Amino acid sequence: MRYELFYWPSIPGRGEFVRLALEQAGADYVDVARGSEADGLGVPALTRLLADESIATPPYAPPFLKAGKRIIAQTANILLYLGARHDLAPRGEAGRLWAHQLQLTVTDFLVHVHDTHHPIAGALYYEEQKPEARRRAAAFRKDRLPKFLHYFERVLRCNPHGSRYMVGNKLTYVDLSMFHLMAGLHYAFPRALAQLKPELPLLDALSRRVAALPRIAAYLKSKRRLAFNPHGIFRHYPELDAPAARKAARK
Ligand SMILES: N[C@@H](CCC(=O)N[C@@H](CS)C(=O)NCC(=O)O)C(=O)O
Repeated sequence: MRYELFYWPSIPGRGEFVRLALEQAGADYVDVARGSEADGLGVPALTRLLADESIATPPYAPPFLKAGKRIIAQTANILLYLGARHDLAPRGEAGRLWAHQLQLTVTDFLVHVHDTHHPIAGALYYEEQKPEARRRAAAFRKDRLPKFLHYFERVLRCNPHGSRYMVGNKLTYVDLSMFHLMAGLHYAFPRALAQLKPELPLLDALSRRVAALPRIAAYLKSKRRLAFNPHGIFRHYPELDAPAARKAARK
């Protein structure tokens, strides 16, 4: 079966969590909105489906995945589905719920990341909410960023099967998501992340291992991989990052 992934064409965004799972699974998929309108693809195909009132289970927002007749939305829900079908999640119920719980925590965290640059409204430009964004980003760097990352580090440290994976003793979609999360934070908040990194050795090692997986490494080099840019969830505005370390005062 050829999956159809629907996501905005110019940002990695939330679609990337799904793409990484599809890539690691070696699944056949088409990235619909990135295709050509002449072929019935492109953004119009995405908006058409969003507006289609004949769909009994309509998605609210991208990303969503068409798998045969099914249309599945919500990133964590899509991964729950793909994980079970492509051996990217534990088989047992307890393990599956644990992986889903962690992915839902990623979902929560992403809202905080997004709100650093859009604290007032997603529909306004960043330039229209800069002072609020500064305050929001400072609070994020002080509280939410370390709290979430220390939590994910602790999950690795306390995994009874060893600290190589987030869940159990095999790769799951949660590991792939950790890689994307760390890459996005590294792009958006390089200074804040550099300060925290010594406290996150296991997350750092996990990210490196995921990047080196043969299928992921090939994907990262391919044109299918979109670069982070100033339009997605992970945005780099130097003024929202931690202040640069002061140079030592000259005598
Ligand atoms: N909880 C959803 C959030 C989906 C979401 O916010 N999608 C964004 C793009 S990353 C969007 O297009 N939102 C349009 C809107 O909220 O109006 C998920 O995890 O998939």
